[in-house]
Amino acid sequence: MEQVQELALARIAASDDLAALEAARIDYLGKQGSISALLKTLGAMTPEQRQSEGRAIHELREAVSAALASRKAELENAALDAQLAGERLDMSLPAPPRLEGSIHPVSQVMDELAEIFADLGFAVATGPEIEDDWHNFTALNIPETHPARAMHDTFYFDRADAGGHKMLLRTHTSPVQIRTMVADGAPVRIIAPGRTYRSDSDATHTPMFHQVEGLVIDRGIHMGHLKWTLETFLKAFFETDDIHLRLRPSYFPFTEPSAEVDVWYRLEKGRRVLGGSPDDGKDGGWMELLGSGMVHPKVIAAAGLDPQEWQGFAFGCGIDRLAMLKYGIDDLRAFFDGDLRWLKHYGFSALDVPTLSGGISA
Ligand code: 2U9
Repeated sequence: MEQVQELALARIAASDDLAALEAARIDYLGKQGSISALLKTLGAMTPEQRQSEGRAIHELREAVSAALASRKAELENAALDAQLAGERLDMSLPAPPRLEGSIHPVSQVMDELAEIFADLGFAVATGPEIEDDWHNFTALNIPETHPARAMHDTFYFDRADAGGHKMLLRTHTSPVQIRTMVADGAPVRIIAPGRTYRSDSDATHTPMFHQVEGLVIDRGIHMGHLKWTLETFLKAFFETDDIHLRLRPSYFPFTEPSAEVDVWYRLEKGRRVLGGSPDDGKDGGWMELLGSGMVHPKVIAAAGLDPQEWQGFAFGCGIDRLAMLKYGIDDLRAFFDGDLRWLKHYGFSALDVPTLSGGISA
């Protein structure tokens, strides 16, 4: 019995999980267990044997039971300690980092434009920034000899493409509209936002800048459609109905007639703020914001459509300028410096997606 007890206690002490301990319990105290078998021998003993042996067997059972219970408590405590250590939360740790990075004002405004014009039935079209002179100029009624070619301060590449076309960095996004008309025909309702390039650099011009142009081609389109569309767009973009427009006659090779679109601003603490009207008696003035016009019949024909059947309007506008006006940013060049402090200040959260229902600006 001493041997049995020694073996049992050693096995219990060596059980290092609850399953091993339970197996040991079954081997000793289970129905077929060895100590249970010893207990069964009590019945066949004489009263004297039972006095001495019986007590020893009971003491053995008690000792093994107690060892099982204490080892079980030890193992359960260790399991709980391990779980608590794993689930511990150190309240003295620094807070987790917040969302890093931000949306550049130009990207934000592009998203706002897409949202506003989508609501008016316009799709967003894009195209290559490296263009040939036919898509960038000739198709837009700007032939080789046209003074507008010189006015665009074009960046040309040294070599022509395989078809002998001069290659250049697009000076406006208009070639995108030409490509869309050629590829898809009419009707057309698109905006074309994107990067454009002109060899021009001063306080208000950067060699790369962003434009958005719009194009509508359909039957029976007239300048009333143009004016309503621009007015609706500007009211949605600047989030006010207090917008007064003036269409002023102008000239572009690709539109006829052409009009520049001015908006009235009032002066608030020396700053120009869109709103008010010329006859409200307050300090203000007209600010040029967009160029526009009815698409020139030659441009419609160049894109492969019959100008007798299809008419349209188009407009163009600088996105960088829209962003500066809307968000009160006064230095254009800082837009493209990649200065993280500037981006932190003027950038938008990636979670502030502009929607018409949730608000166009963040
Ligand atoms: C096609 C037909 C017509 C797009 C137009 C303007 C007027 C315009 C300037 C505004 C400021 C460029 O960023 S800016 O310097 N743009 O004034 N753009 S109409 O007319 C088109 C385009 C494509 C097929």
